[in-house]
Formats: sequence, structure tokens, C-alpha cells
Amino acid sequence: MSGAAYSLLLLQDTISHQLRYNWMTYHTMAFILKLMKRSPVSRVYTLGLDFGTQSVKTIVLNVHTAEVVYTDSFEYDSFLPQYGTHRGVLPEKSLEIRHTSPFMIIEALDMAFARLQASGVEIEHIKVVKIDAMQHCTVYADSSFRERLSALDPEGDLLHQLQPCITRKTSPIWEDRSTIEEVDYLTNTLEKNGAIQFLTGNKAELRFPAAQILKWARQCPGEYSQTEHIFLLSAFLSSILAGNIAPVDTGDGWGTNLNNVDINNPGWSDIVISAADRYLRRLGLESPIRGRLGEIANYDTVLGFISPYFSKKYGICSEAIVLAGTGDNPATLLGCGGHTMVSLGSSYTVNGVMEDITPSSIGGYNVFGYIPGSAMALTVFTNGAKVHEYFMEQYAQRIRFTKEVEKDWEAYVSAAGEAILNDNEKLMLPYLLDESVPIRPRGIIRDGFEERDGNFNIRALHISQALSLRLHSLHLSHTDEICVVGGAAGNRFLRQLIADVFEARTYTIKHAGFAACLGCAISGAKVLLQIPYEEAANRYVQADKTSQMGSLRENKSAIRTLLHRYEELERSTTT
Ligand code: XUL
Repeated sequence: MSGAAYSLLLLQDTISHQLRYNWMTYHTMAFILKLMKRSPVSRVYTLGLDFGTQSVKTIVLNVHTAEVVYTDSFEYDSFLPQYGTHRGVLPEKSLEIRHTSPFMIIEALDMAFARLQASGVEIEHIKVVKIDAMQHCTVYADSSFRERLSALDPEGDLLHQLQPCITRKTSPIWEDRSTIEEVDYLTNTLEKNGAIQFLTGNKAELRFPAAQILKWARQCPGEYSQTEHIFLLSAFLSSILAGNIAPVDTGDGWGTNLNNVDINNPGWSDIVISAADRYLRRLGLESPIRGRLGEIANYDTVLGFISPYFSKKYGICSEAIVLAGTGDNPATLLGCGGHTMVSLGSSYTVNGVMEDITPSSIGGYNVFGYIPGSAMALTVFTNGAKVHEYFMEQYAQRIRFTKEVEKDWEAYVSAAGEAILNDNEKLMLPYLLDESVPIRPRGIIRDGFEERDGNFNIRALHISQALSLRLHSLHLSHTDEICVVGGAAGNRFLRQLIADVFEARTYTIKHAGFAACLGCAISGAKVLLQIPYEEAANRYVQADKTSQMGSLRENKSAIRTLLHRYEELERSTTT
């Protein structure tokens, strides 16, 4: 059977599958069949777009050759300087308030397509588009939004056509911490209903939309009442792409504190929404949240064809389909192959599939939806690579690093010593800043050694961080393969330690900096070819073969002892 015929057969399956979700009509899917028939087999592309906190990243994937044919990224601060953001965030006196501009993001959507068009990529071969966005960010629109979407004029731009319907002029993002009052209300009022974490998968979080929406309604009741649609950023952008009101998927919808935890029947939690509406009524507001949130759908639900605005203006195929958008964390997990992933940035995160959906009773991790029928857990350790940077500065004189940055880091990692471990390794609690996992106040605690000894400190930091990653990931279902990404993924010693503590094969991937949008492009390929997610991940995620590492047998017994010692050390300190 030819590749094209095979794709067509698979697409027939897609039709019946998608019809179950009612988002696409039979008519629409029949168009896709025609579309695939017309496409030369080697030229079917999918497009993934990632709207992060600081930048937009774009990737185009050739579905048949598995080649990434285009990557692009641009930062809001330098490419849209008129908004005056710093690292994507609007200036604000209060440290607790962290907002972005929805107008800037709307402009950025046009800009991403304009850059793609200007790049010379054969944009007409793009057959599926999907976006992901920073989680928890919300955008608010009035009742004219739907009509404006259906009437977008390609002669104009998105900003001028959509600006008038945005009811909240700034959008709170995941860094916002200004909702203590609302989080307390949700936590206390839902205690008797089995606690919010069991109703929604997560304890009431300052950054999640439930608290953010209530706070805004309290402070700006007039604008709130004029709002007809409250979107997660991913659903807002997907609505523009599809030219119609889009649902949020479980990947992003589970980061709201308003969702239910029935992964097979995505929806909102009646109990939580009623509690939120009671809060509004007490403020004298008779405009309930219920009804303003739209719907929650499965991961990768097909929304329909791309809006004519994008086909006419940028030349994207008019029959390209749009998938429901998602959060950056689920997209990154798929873009890294679906295996547990450790991201070693200034904070460290561990992100992996959670088969048995178990919310953390102490809030040690967040639970979000993932591919249909699955959930994932995300843990964020505040003290990640920042502590290495601090040690690098502190001990540079004593260990005499060179001036060249790369060589400095090589010397720094060598100062940590050999990969072989023993039971008596020095350990530390490396809390340069207040730590979130476990919750502890700042302060570095050294177990039986002094601050002045650079080599001991550097080695203890590496080992202790790896032990902590392991101890706080016991809820994950599969940790035998771990994809390691982020700036510190180049640190071989740390990667070896991660392989040892998890007894796992670790690897890095090509295009690691684009993992989230790659995850979106892979979803596109999965839907077109109707192959299982695992197969799509194996096909399109390219492990960097030179980076693969396994655990060292020699370290097995020492690791057991060290995990125990580290756990005791952590327990000896309290919140
Ligand atoms: C997850 C979270 C962050 C953002 C970053 O809960 O707040 O990872 O998604 O964009």
C-alpha cells in the first residue's frame, strides 16, 4: 500500500473518532480526506506555535520525513517594545502582581504568521495547526467576540479587529501571587466538600484562574459583568485560529481549580463553580462564572478548519485543521517523547505521566490533563541552576576558573569530582531561595561540612539536587526513561546522577528548546496519520544519541543509602 493510501485509510478512522467528540462534522472531515488526496506525500506539514511568558516559538514538521523544516522564535520585549514588558511581563509596583498584555499577544499571533510567510517555507503544505500557551493565563472578552471572529478581514490586522472586545486590559499570568483572599475562600469553603484538591486535582493555587477571576470580579465588577467569555490563553488563541469559540482542553483546563477530575468526561466541577458563584453573589454580583467559561474538551480535539483570515492573509491552506490548544507543560511532555522529563532551568521541574490520578495532599505537585484518558504531574523545585550560578561565583576564586564561560562551567563540573559515589557523600539542603518542594524557608543547610570548602559544596549540591528530584517524584508512573532538557542539561555529572537516582536511561533531544511547539506539531501528525501517541513520539522526537546515559551499577547501593540519608536530613528541618 502506498504512503498516501495508508494515510487515507487512517484518516477514515479519524473521521469516526472525531465524530464521537462532535467538534467536527462529517462534512468537514470529508474535506480533509480530499485534502490529503491532493497533497504530494512528501509534503504534508504540521505547525506548532508556543506562546510562552517571554517569547513565541514556532516549528514546522514534515509529517512524512520527520524533518523539522522551520523553527523561529521572537521575544515580546524586543519585537513588541511598545508594550514596555520586561521578560514578557508588564511593569507593576507590586511584586505580587504579574500580568501580560492580551493585545501584545494578539499582535504576536499575526507576527508569528508573518514571519513564517516571509521565511519561504511552503506554507500551503501545512495541514494541521495547534498552539500551546503558558498555563493559567486568562483573557476576557465581551459578547461581540464571536461575531468578530467570524468576520475577520485579512486586509486588516488582528489587533484592530479584536481589541474592542477585550474587557480586561491586562491578563494575569502564572507568576501572579496577588489572590491570597480568594485562595483562602476557596480552600476554606470547600473543605467540607472533600477539599478542593480532590475535586479539581490541585489545591487552591494563587496563580490559577479560579482565584484570579474572583479577585478581578471583586475589584472591577463593571468590567467583569460585561465579560461574556473567560478563556485560558490557549483557548483564546485557538478561537482566533479556528474563527470560532474554542473549548479549553484538559491539559490547560485542569490548571484552573474549576475543573472536575473525570479525565474521560472533561467538564467543570459543579461544586467548585457553585462556591465561586456564591462568592460573587456575596459581592452583590449576579453574573455567575458558570456559562462564561465555555467548554472543556479532550486533548487534541479537532476544532475545524483554519479561519479564512489566515488562509487569505498568509497563504496557509484553507482546509488546514486546527486542534484544541493546550498548556505548555503537557505540550512539552509530548514534545520530549512522553517519557518523564526533567527540565534543568533556573528552577528545576519534573513532569511525567500519572496513571493513577492522585492529587498531592500537601501541594507538592500539580496534576493536569494530558493526552486523552491520561493525566500528568508537574513538580517545580525553586532552587535549580540558580544555586549552581551562585556557587560558581562564590567559589570561582578558590578553584581558579578561567574567564571563558564554557570552560568555567567545565572546570566547575570537574570540581564536583568523580561519578562513583559512596555512602558518606556530603549532603546539603540547597535552599538559596524559599523552596517550594518541599516547602522550606531559604537557607543552605550543610550536613557536617563548612561553607568554605568549594569542592565539597559543589559536589554536595549536585548529589543533593538529584536525590531531591527522585524523592519528590515517587508519584510518577514511569521513570525508566528520562528526557533531560534545559540549560543545565549539558552538565554531564548531573545527568549521570539523574540516571543513577532514577535507575533510568537518560537522554536529551534535538530541538529541546522547541519541545513545547514540537509537541503541538506531533499532535498534528498523530491526528493526520491516526497513529497512537507513542508511535508518533517515537517517530518525531529525535533523541540525541551522544547524550544517552544509563545508571552505574557501582552506584546502586550508595544511592539507596544516600536517598535515605537525604530524606532524614529533609525531615530534620521544618517549614
Ligand atoms: C505550571 C506553571 C508554569 C507555566 C509556565 O503550573 O505555572 O510552568 O505553565 O509557562
